[in-house]
Amino acid sequence: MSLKVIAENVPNLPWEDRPAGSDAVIWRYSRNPVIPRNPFPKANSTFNSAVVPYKGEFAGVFRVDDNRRVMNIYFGESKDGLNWKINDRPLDFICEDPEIARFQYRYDPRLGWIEDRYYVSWCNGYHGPTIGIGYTYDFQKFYQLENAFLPFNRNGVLFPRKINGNFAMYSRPSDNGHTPFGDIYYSESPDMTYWGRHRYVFGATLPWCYTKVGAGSIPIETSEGWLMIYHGVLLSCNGFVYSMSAALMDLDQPWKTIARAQPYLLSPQMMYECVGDVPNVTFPCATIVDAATHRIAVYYGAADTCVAMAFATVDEIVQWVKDNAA
Ligand code: BMA
Repeated sequence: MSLKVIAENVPNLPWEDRPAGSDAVIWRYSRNPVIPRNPFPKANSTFNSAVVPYKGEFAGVFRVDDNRRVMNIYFGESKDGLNWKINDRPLDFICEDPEIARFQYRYDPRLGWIEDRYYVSWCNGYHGPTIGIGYTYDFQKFYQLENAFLPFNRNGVLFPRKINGNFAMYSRPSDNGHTPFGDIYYSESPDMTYWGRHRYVFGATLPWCYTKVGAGSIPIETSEGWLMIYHGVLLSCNGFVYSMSAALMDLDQPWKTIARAQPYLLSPQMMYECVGDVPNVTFPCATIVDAATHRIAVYYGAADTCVAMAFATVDEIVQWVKDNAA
């Protein structure tokens, strides 16, 4: 393996081999969906969710819309990354200032280890969607920081390490509704409170994502650049279609694109992706990568209803991005 992947060893990474006879660069778990819509009775749907390896097992922050259709984020744990136990009470954050705790809704979490703790970012309803940020050391106590931006913004995805001495994040400025536009931007912060040095990353310029794009999982660091898995939206005569694809971004200036694949990597094609509360959605929020094998397990929301998984290797996606770039 000539490509270097900066990640931890996850010997128990959930995995299933590529189906015999397939040459797909990414393949779905044969037992999808892994998390059903209602892991507890008051859940309406469980989807766009984030997981990490934790103490030899796995931990996650899950988007659950309850049966009042209140959107919130919940802690969950798993021994194998496949069978999850999700708390039926939303995450309760400790906040220094009571104003930080005010929110109308929370959804689409991302989760990752940076330096000395796990950070959670999510779409936080504070008079409109913005990026909420919190952290935990142990998944017992969660602390909430300032919202990163003014409304309206979604899909805030932190980098797993500082860049040029600053924390770094992709995000997607938006509107208050089901935004009919959206490009990805990059921002830096010295302290996780004040965000600036905003840079344009790329836009909704390809046919499969002609309406909007948004960062997906925490970028994966490789010797060839950051591997970014993102979602993109096409507006069809029947509504939005959410697919995912990948791009390779500059390591020191992650707003600069080295290569961006022209096709989608995975689009809604299975019944559980095409039928649900919001049809035709595949929405990646997390990947777990094993440094030893370069295997990736992708967790994605399907049809705003359940969580599904797909598998790939870092090397093959990087090669596919390079082979399929413009
Ligand atoms: C976006 C967000 C996502 C959702 C998607 C498709 O605006 O709400 O959580 O998956 O729409 O409904």
